Amino acid sequence: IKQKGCVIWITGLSGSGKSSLACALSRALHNRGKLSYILDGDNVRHGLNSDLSFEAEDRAENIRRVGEVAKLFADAGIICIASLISPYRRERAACRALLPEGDFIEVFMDVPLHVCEARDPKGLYKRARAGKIKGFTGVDDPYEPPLDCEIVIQNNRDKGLSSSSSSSSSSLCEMAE
Ligand code: GGZ
Repeated sequence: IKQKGCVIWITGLSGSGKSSLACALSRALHNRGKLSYILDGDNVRHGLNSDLSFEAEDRAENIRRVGEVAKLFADAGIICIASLISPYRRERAACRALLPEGDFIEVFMDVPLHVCEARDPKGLYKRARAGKIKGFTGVDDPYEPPLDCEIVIQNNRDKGLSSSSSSSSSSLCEMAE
């Protein structure tokens, strides 16, 4: 196997399309004969990070652990796609610092809150607005958008990523190669 690993880090609000992009990208890489692995916040929180809450300190620890695991995948020659809200600049920078220059590609899903909220695929925004979930990112918890990331994806469509995901994933594939 001749493949160089790297980390593609997808950050953005809940409902911004991180997981859809991660899947599209993983498929596109597979079609090009590249091995990738997705670390998705929502999934990782069921296993490795099941002890963590959504308090600031625990979110920071969630990001830190995913960053360390992503680095292990990259060291093993796998393209690791991390998709989690990762709302804090400082923690994202710390994950970047674990990898050699150029091996951490940060992708910002730049979708306005009102668009994410209108999609609300799991009804979480509705519950957050009703006060049933406290500290929901974008509602009553902060999100710090990247200032200097590699890629910004403006995905303002109402439904999913649709055609923008395939063009985004092919340019990302090229960066990962
Ligand atoms: C944000 C929350 C919260 C709160 C539950 N705030 O869209 P989803 O549902 O499927 O993905 C979100 C997921 C966020 O987990 P992350 O590990 O990506 O977050 S972080 O990087 O901030 O640690 C959302 C759901 O969990 N969820 N409660 N309070 N998202």
